[in-house]
Amino acid sequence: MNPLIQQFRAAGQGHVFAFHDRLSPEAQRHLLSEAAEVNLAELATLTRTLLQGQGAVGVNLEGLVPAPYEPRPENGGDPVAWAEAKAAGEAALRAGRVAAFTVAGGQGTRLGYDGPKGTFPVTPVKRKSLFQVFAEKLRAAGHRYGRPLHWFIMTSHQNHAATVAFFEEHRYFGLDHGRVHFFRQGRMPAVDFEGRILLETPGSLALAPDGHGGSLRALERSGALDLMKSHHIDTLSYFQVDNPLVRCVDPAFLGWHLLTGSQMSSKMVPKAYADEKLGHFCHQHGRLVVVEYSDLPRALQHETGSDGQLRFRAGSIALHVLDREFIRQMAGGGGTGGLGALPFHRADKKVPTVDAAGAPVKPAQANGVKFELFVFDALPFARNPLVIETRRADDFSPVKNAEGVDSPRTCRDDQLRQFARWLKAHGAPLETDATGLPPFPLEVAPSYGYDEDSFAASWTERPAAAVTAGLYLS
Ligand code: UD2
Repeated sequence: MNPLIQQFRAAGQGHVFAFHDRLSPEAQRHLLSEAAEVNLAELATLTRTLLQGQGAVGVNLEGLVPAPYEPRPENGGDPVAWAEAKAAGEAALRAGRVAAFTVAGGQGTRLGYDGPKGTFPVTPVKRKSLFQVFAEKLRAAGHRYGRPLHWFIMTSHQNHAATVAFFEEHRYFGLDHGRVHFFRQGRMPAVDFEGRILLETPGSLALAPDGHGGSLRALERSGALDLMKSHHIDTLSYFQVDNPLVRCVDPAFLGWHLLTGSQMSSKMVPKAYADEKLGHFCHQHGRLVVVEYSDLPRALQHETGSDGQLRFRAGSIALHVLDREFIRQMAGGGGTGGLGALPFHRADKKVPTVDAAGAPVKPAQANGVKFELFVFDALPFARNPLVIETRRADDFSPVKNAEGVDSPRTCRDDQLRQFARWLKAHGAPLETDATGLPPFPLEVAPSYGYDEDSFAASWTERPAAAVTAGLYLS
């Protein structure tokens, strides 16, 4: 018997091969290759800890207090320190020490869009896709600092081919394609509540992406870290695929990270309202942690301090800077000094599967568990982890839902507000409403301005002749 099948039997997972003998030789090979992806020992541990053990009842909230963060100058931060940080970040960019990294392996189910999320059109006039926006921002930053940036993009098994095809079709949006690197994230099997691996069909496992935290091991496995090392890149700027407002490489953020000797740094925004779906930066027994919105009890999310502000207001917008060798340590299962690995989180889901006869089952209720890693769980392992404040209007307006909050509509409006704000700061005649929204669509290409500084430089050289509906500055 195939040794892999034997191992599965010994681990109590022999049912995975229940239909094996009925499959064609090709389908058998496929099933075996999927099975080979599974780390049976890891799965056994997860069953013990997250299905049967204490982890099954939720996150440990003992000793949780709000984490400190570096406020922006307008909110009491030290303007000199911010200026020094910006200069240090610019120097790092000029020295070619920085690469960009997008996690784009999610399934984007909430948006209801059929295709890799990065291909979703978002800009107000030109309808540029998320990937195009990031590509143009990175190209412009590369020009500005005289060092073209390497860009790593993590895909999933499901969207890898379509993502690469999209870039090829659009000729990498003017980037040197030797500097754009795609790799697939890992997968984890979904299991039933007893820890038995679920089959999606008689010839395949129910495998799901291992969460954005899987990016750390995928960066190592794919050779991305070695590539960075060979190019003397030691700093990685991490952002999510759903957020076109992001400054893909922000000098001040990079500088704060480098000057404080941090191994992992994050940006926060004060939460807009108590129930906003952001993780919370907290301290727990002296360590920086992020507690996801679904894990922090409602009472704590709503608690206010004597100043009337939310006590746990530091919201995580999933922007991080990571040190290359720290990623390697985490990918290898833990930091130095006996630290552990990233923990898995459990999510109970409806997992399409098969019955004992191999017929498809579409469950009406959660019938299984998926396991995911979260990248922010690396923070407590980092040396000198740091949180800095950013302005939401400069960095954060994600597209998550088809309608309502964090939808294409709100994101488009936030882009318009940003373009209008830059124009008005330079005296362009433009009326906006009380929220800063201009009365008509307009767009600034990242090649013209991808942040306040680059916009200012272009405007000084070649201001717009007129600001009218459909204006496209490029
Ligand atoms: C995430 C954060 C939340 C807040 C918010 C900001 C978590 C658990 N929560 O919420 O605290 O910062 O973002 O927008 O992270 N992805 C992968 N592979 C995966 C799963 C996700 O690449 O297996 C990517 C996905 O493509 C996206 C990002 O990770 O770029 C975030 O995923 P999400 O949409 O599931 O995160 P969300 O909105 O629950």
